[in-house]
Amino acid sequence: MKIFLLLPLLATLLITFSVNAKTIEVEVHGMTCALCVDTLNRKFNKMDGVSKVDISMKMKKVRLETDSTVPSIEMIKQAILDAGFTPTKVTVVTNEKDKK
Ligand SMILES: [Cu+2]
Repeated sequence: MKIFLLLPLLATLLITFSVNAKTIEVEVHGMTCALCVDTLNRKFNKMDGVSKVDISMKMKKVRLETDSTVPSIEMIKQAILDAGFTPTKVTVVTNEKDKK
């Protein structure tokens, strides 16, 4: 019986989550070794609203999954600058769940 009450609630939560979820890709200049990747990884893992951090040294790209409108593109750029790197191009990838 309880499961019938929980399902609509879960569905509502999922919809809310997917509407706000965003994937942001940033091309970063200056990443040359595993330590650079580690520095950025730690920085973004600490950031509010970031649910997943994926950094490719080979592609020179930082891929972030965010739960909400926070952090803003400006905040992400600033964090990269603070870590000593240069953000070159920011792409907001629309979440797959939004395309319906
Ligand atoms: Cu390095």
